Amino acid sequence: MLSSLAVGYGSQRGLYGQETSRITLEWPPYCSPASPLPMRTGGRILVDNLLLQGVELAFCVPGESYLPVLDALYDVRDRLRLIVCRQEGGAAYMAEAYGKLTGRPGIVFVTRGPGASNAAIGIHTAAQDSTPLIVFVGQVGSDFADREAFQEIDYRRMYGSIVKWVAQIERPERIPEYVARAFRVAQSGRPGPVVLALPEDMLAAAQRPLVVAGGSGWNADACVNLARFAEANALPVACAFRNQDVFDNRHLNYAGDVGIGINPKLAARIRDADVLLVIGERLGEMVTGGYTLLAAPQPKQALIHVHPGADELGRVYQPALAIEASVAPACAVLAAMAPIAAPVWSGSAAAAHAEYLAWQMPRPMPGLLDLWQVVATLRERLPEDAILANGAGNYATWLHRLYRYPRFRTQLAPYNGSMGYGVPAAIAAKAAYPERTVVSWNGDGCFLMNGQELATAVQYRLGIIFVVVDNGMYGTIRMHQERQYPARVYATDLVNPDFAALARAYGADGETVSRTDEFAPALGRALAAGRPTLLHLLIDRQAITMNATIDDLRRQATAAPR
Ligand SMILES: Cc1ncc(C[n+]2csc(CCOP(=O)(O)OP(=O)(O)O)c2C)c(N)n1
Ligand SMILES: [Mg+2]
Repeated sequence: MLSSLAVGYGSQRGLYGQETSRITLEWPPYCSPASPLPMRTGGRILVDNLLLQGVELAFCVPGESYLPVLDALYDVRDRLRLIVCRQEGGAAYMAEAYGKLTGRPGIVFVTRGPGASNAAIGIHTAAQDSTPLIVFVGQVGSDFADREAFQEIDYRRMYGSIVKWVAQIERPERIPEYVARAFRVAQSGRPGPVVLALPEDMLAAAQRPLVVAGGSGWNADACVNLARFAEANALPVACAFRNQDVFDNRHLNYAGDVGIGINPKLAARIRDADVLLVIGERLGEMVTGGYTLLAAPQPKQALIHVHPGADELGRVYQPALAIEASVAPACAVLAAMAPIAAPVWSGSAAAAHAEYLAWQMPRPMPGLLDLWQVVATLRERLPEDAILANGAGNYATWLHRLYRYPRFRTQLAPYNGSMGYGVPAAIAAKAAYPERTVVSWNGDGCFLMNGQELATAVQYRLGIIFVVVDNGMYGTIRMHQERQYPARVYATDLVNPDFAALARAYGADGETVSRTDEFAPALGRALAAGRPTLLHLLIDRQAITMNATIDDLRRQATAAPR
């Protein structure tokens, strides 16, 4: 499949009239058993073609969107050297410089979405410098395409003006969905009044309703109004992925967050709900368990979808009731509605909250430093208005699952799963709210994507607490490799600096924390100092996810070969 797309190099003239060779080639990422596409073979064919072209050196930052290619590269590691980099901007620059030096195309592999975005600087450099460069970008599976799935970008449009050619594998198998959407969009394109009165009817007939809140357009009042509405009607409320701060996580109606690593009990509640009131959230891949919690295009649950964008209403899921409205006025109307007297579902909110609390009960973690306890300490010690910023990686799951975001805008986390966000976001937070405590929560991979901005924190005397959870690897990708390509670990190990010493070199304070009991005093010192401080947390490499060790994953993969 892929070989048919590795269609030669562009022969057009470059910006300055020179011959250039630059394409981006994308492929669907997953080898789902249902997929007719032989992905491993695709990866192999691609790598074989690179070898045929004489490629000996390539650069990458790994990503789950192109695991089959990484695995194919593993097999030829003695012939094709792969340099694993710390940020795609650096990787793309390296490939561009290689192209410039040798006159042969530099090769770089980056992941979809955020990886592709980071790489753009190298691609633009190659365009203006007329350097041969081939960028391989992961892409969401074609069965998810055009839903704005997680990390999905239309590369034809994104790179359209700076590359010579962009190609992509297409599978025209979702026509029914497109037709449904076309009808919906055609109808919703015409401006209409906003209707907010009907949910009452829908809720009156419900037995197992659930609210999912998320998206943008929230403010403190909207959050208060949502809480009022939920209390008055005894409704359980879940928050969408990385929008965990729109409903007080300590509230007795809070059911948990709907995202990566969802509480299975909450997932069951969503599946079993008969009415789903979704406020502000667009129902993307991360919030639907990869489009499995709801059926497309017609969900089993009666979907009441409140969203300010007409295009999002019915885009993937046809709602029973589509309400085109901004979040804040919608919540104001919901709060003002007469409550439903003695609803049949009363008790379900408390049950959902109990499941949420049970999901947070500590479990054993290998090694001397226990992140469950670390986040519990943050929960106890941080003031209620503290802001926590993070990027992407398994290290974030401890925070997302265990921290209880108490109020609006205490969470800064990228919905697009972008690495490198935690440091700059924390700097912005502290610059905007100097009086609030700000914690930047990073993995070792994530931190070094934009760790140089520590200098900015020091320059502006921003007393941020930077936490680096160091497992010596791009752990998330390693996890996928262990599951899908056990014992063929590649391009995910990292050799790290002494992060505490690095922080001190920047003029910040730095401490290394290698045991659980060292964390609370170190945090106390950081909170008291009010200076930029980095806490370098050395965790056991085995602790790759909250529920499983590397050995567990390996055992599972060997027991059930794909
Ligand atoms: C800009 C960007 N590049 C690549 C990825 C793919 N990716 C997702 S998580 C991850 C590893 C994160 O490593 P680290 O910060 O050390 O966290 P860990 O998973 O080890 O806890 C990678 C490479 C991404 N999400 N964003
Ligand atoms: Mg890591």
